[in-house]
Formats: sequence, C-alpha cells, structure tokens
Amino acid sequence: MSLTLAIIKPDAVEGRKVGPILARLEEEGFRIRAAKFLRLDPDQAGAFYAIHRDRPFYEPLKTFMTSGPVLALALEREDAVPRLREVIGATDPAEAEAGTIRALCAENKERNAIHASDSEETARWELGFFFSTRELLGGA
Ligand code: 3AN
Repeated sequence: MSLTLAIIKPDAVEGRKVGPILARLEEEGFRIRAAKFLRLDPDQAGAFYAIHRDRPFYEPLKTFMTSGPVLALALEREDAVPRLREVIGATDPAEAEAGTIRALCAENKERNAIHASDSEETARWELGFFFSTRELLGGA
C-alpha cells in the first residue's frame, strides 16, 4: 500500500463537488488516511507550487488556490500515485479522458477541481507539506 496527496481545489469546494469527488475516490479503492479542510495563505500556496514559480500562470494559480478553502487528503491504495493520476485525468479538462474527475468537474486548466502528486518523491514532499507523520499514521 502507498500514499499520495490530493487537494480538492477551491472551485470544486465552491461548486459543491466535494461529496461526489470523495465518493469517486472511495469507489476507485482509495482509503482516506488523513484530511484537512483549510484555506491556504499566499505564502503557503506559493511554497506548494514553488516548482512553477517561473511559469506565467504562477501568480494567477496562487490567487486561485487562496480564493477559498481546499480539502487536502492523504489517500492510500496500491500504486496510489499513478492510479490517482489516472482517475483525475489530464490537467486540461478538454483533454481529460471521459469519466475522469477533471472531465466531470473541472472548468479549465487552472480551475481544474483537484490536484494529485505526480511522482512518489513529490508525494512524500506534498504529504509532509500538509500532514505530520503522526497524522499520516492514523493518529489524531
Ligand atoms: P497537474 O495538476 O495536472 O499536475 P501541473 O502540476 O502542471 O498540472 O500544474 C499545476 C497546476 O497549475 C494545475 N493543476 C493548474 O491548476 C495550474 N496550471 C497548469 N498549467 C496551467 C496553464 N497553462 N494555465 C493555467 N493554469 C495552469
């Protein structure tokens, strides 16, 4: 079993898609190991997306990710990282395969409903960004 990090983004929270997205994740075999509903501040959003700091969409992405609360999730499943990437679909919902979460819930490539770690290494870093070791082990 392995863990990955998902974030249900402000557009999906605002659009009341949290329930359907969680239901879909559970149907796909993911178990919620930890969850936090929070509003990121600009420094936190900037740090989380630091890898994109030279991209033209960095500032708008920070504005979007701080525009409302998000739900951060530690999700457990066999092959969690690649399986979650499959279930969420491509960054741009216009290119996302039919039936994926982004094909169903995303508006465009910025307001795209959900984030998922893109590698095992990124997943370890992103899980640590939101959760303590104790929280990931199922403690309080
Ligand atoms: P993914 O979320 O599919 O891993 P990344 O890591 O390339 O995609 O991008 C991180 C986030 O940055 C995306 N989820 C999206 O919100 C935003 N983003 C990526 N590319 C663009 C773009 N061309 N225009 C606007 N926002 C973008």
